[in-house]
Amino acid sequence: MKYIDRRAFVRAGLAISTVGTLAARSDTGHRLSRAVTARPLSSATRSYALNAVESQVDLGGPEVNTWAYNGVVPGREIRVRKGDVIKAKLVNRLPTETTVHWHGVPVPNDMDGAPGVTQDPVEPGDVFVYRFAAEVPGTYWFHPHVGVQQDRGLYAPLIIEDPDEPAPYDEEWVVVLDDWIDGVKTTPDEVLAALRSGSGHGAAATQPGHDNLLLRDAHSPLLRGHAGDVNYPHYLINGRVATAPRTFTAKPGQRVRIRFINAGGDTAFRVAIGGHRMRVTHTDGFPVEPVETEALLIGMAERYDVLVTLEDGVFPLVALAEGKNATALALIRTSTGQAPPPDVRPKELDGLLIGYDRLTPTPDALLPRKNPDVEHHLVLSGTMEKYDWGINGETYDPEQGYAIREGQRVRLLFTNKTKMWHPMHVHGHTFQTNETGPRKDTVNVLPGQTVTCDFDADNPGRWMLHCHNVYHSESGMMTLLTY
Ligand SMILES: [Cu+2]
Repeated sequence: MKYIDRRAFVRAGLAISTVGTLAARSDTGHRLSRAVTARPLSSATRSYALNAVESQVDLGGPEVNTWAYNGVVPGREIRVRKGDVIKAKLVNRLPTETTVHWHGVPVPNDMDGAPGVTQDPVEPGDVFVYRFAAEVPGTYWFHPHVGVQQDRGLYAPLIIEDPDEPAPYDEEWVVVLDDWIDGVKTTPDEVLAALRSGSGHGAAATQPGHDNLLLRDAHSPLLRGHAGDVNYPHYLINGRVATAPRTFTAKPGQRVRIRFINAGGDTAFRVAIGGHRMRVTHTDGFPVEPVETEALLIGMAERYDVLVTLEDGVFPLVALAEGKNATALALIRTSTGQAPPPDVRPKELDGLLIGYDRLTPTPDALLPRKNPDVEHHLVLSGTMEKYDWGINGETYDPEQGYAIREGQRVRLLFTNKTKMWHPMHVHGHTFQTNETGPRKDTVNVLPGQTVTCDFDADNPGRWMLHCHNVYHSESGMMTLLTY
């Protein structure tokens, strides 16, 4: 079933000389909260400049030195219409190599941003132009695929609007969740070193100031075990700590579409809005039959879209770091009134929580019924103590992977034999979960569970398949699908 792939790395063909004169425009700018506006119907090439830079960022009190796109956290949203071509010029001003991965978007293989697999990493001072058509509407995001860089400030939303989709809402807000440690006396690279050196008992973890990096007792019944490894000092919504929250404003009675994105490195967030229910409409960009919930559990890299009809007042939008006893906060204000305290925990967090088993894809999000042509069993393996996360007992080797062929219906069976949950992500494709469950690109596999992911091999190349806990993937829970 496994094969050895000794092909040379694909060399992405875009030379610096082809960059030409790119306008450094972004059609949404800094604002993540925006009203829905009509645009001309013609498709277009939309150009963006992504300058990956070292910068000092204000998280709403805490000032941190970090790496970010154009110096802001989250990075500026990219928002296009279905059919538009995205042209994004990455300029690497970091002290080390980097790439951009367009999470969930079925881009051509050489645009996927997997270093050493789909492209050479972009060296400091170098430029790489990503160019691809935005074919599938939805809520996406982008981040580097080098080391644990995603756990710095290098992430931003990517929204592909569907002009044909009904828009039964007045406002639209993008809510990006994150766990933050970079620049708070440490870096994600040091956290990874501490994890690898024996769950915090090794040299890196016992350096001065590093004694509190790791968690050993982050338990969550919802995640059926250990919730996370990293003891983050801050949890953020749209780049702000709870004591200085972003405020979304609207009028009572208005309907809002909220697009949640979990950009965290090692944290599932349980989200809820005080005094409100949410109507779930999409996950990972794909529509589901609308269903009401009070809370949602969002694993790393997952996205959910919801509709909310707003009450009159000031309301907390809270993201509980699941199993970690800490929260991130934003405020929703539809009238005057006193804001709730930063540590508010609305009762809806412990209310009705819709999981995958209650989500039904709409007919257009359902793959045609077909028996799989090939099945791969992927047993998630490893322990916290050894930090030897892997797949079928093996850690990542770019020359190994799982063979499939173009045109096949592929079934992946993820079985989690570890004591921790893993959000599993496949590049370049989207899959139907558990045959008739929601269509997704990232699926949480809890301890003891088996989840099936079916997809059509319709986008040839070498594709990463990995856990989206950035510390798990970087320590080995990652492999390749090649055809
Ligand atoms: Cu994992």
